[in-house]
Amino acid sequence: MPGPDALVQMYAGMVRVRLFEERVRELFAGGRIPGFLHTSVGQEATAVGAAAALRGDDYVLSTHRGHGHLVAKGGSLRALMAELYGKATGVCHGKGGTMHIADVSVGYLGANGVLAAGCVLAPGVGLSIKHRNSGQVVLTFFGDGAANRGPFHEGVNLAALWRLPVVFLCENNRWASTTAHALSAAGGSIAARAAAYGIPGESIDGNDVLAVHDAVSRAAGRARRGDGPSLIEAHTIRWVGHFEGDAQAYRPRDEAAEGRRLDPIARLGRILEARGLLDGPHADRIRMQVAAEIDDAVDYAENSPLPAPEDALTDLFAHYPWRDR
Ligand SMILES: Cc1ncc(C[n+]2csc(CCOP(=O)(O)OP(=O)(O)O)c2C)c(N)n1
Repeated sequence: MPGPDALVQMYAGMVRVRLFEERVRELFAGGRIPGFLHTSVGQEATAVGAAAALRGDDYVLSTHRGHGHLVAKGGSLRALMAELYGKATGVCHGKGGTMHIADVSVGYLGANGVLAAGCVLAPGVGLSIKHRNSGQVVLTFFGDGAANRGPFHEGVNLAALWRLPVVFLCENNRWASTTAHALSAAGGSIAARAAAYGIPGESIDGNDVLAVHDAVSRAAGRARRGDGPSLIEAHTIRWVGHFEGDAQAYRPRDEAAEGRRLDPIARLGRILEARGLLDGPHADRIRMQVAAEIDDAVDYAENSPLPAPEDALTDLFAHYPWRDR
């Protein structure tokens, strides 16, 4: 169990992700943010529990629903918001956008529009860690839909075979866009697939930030000791559409309400209150501080320039000595 300060930080971390995503939804609806947007409202516990269990120099690979993962890993709200606006001051200079954010300075190696891409990138990162003997760990997030793609199996197999320091963390929110997990995953359990690769697999309540923190701490500990990868399936609920504007006709009407009843923020709040670590005014102060940070990030993004047309092709390609000679 994390100490009192860490618990309050986890609470504040989830509030930061929630308010950020809610603000982004408003800005998108108001036409301020362009493109196509997936948010993680309701899924804050997986992002924050996982990040809190990792070291600052550990790596994270993310998904198309990745804002919360970066916020939890310590990314700058200003640079993230500016990126969503497509501005030159964005974390990828406005050229990544919501689905291709990366911030190597905090170990966030990238969101990805290709489902399960993180599952095959993670063994590569793990191999680099192993060769450098740096004691780091890489955690890759992916969805239940991604777990039905080949790269999931390829990545888990290789990481298990070479005992790489990888944590595979599936955010099972019951839906791959409009496709129900229950109708598309043979056997039902994603965690159970770990047995086929001879690694630990665990199914946890992904709305419980402490359960996420505990499972990721154990998996990261194993990875750091050289004992190889683990697979965690965190059951969670997205409160909103798959993308902004999704009419959600495929979904039981009461599912979002179920998510709200299981609200990970309120749940940790009750634990903190019972332990005398949080009360109403303190929770209000946290919300106000976070809201002010987000206001500042929005002002920054609004007042930043768009990338210059002549820079259209900069920042797009890695520099390889053999090519740039
Ligand atoms: C290789 C690939 N196939 C299809 C898509 C289109 N697509 C985008 S999101 C999505 C569903 C993803 O579901 P899941 O992995 O459970 O993540 P969630 O959206 O629930 O977070 C699909 C099919 C894609 N981005 N990449």
